[in-house]
Amino acid sequence: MAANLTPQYLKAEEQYRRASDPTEELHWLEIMYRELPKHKASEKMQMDLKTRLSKLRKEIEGAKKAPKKVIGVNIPRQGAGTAIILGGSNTGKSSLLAALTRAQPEIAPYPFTTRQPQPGMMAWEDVSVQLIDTPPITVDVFDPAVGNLLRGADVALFTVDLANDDGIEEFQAALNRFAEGKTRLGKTTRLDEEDVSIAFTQTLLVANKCDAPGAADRLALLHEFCPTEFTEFVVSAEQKTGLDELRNAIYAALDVIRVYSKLPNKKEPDLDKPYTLRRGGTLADVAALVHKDLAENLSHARIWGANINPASTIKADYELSDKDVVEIHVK
Ligand SMILES: Nc1nc2c(ncn2[C@@H]2O[C@H](COP(=O)(O)OP(=O)(O)OP(=O)(O)O)[C@@H](O)[C@H]2O)c(=O)[nH]1
Ligand SMILES: [Mg+2]
Repeated sequence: MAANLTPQYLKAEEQYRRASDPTEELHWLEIMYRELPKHKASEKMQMDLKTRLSKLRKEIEGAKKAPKKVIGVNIPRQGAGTAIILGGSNTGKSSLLAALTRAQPEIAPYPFTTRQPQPGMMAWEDVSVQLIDTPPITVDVFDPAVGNLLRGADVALFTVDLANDDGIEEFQAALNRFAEGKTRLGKTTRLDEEDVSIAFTQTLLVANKCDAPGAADRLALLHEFCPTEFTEFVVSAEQKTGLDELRNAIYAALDVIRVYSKLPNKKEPDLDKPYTLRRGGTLADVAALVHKDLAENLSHARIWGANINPASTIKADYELSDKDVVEIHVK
């Protein structure tokens, strides 16, 4: 992959990864191509993007002739980021949603309880993260809506059932469903180096029901027969054990920072309402989150934060840190 990718490129790549239809994909891919530094080291990448661009254009042309297929549900993004809960049936996905948020999904001791994806908001310090519970994935069943939701998510929580002797096999079967599609599970979020149409979403392994008799033995078998590269969390959604570590890891996986804004005529910042932006985000990014007009008319800001002298003046391209307070001034 080419070095020194610009922030504009990286932003476009993130949107491309999340794109929910080919037209949107094409839009961001064109920006990626435009923003890609054109030098020797990026030649392969340039070629890959070009190939993908022409394929996508053909796909879109073809689709115009065919009737439109609507796939599943659209859950608008909310909060600092989105984590999708995946896994086989009865692994405790809905129980996990219930344990981490205020949502009240149906929970039952038999398979195929959840039929529709359902969101909930998980509190983390002063921000919240969207979690989405999904219908189960098995050898026979895989709702394409789940694949689409994964595409839009920042992180996946892949559940395995430690109370069930078939848990490992079912886990493997569910996992296999993602081995060949365009949206795959990975240790990190990235595009495939060989084929830019394939996107990996960072995945955390959630081994649930650790309270059940025999759970430790099944966990050992899981490690032996079904090792993954994912970071593992051993939890009990029912007994609420191991959930703090998981909560922290979900937030950390979003790789965002919080920034507070202060009005020029006020002494104190609005601490109730942090803006969250991807690590590496700038003053211009925060201004855009506060208001579209503010971004267009941005002059400078004064800043208070751990990494800079209090009340320093910063420009649009200044890279912010977690918990910075900015007082934005317009032209
Ligand atoms: N012992 C134990 N049981 C649990 C735990 N979490 C969930 N369960 C039980 O496992 C069963 C399935 O839980 P659900 O949360 O409905 O599982 P699910 O993955 O959403 O199931 P589907 O929607 O059918 O795919 C229920 O009987 C839960 O009470 C846990 O941590 N420990
Ligand atoms: Mg469920």
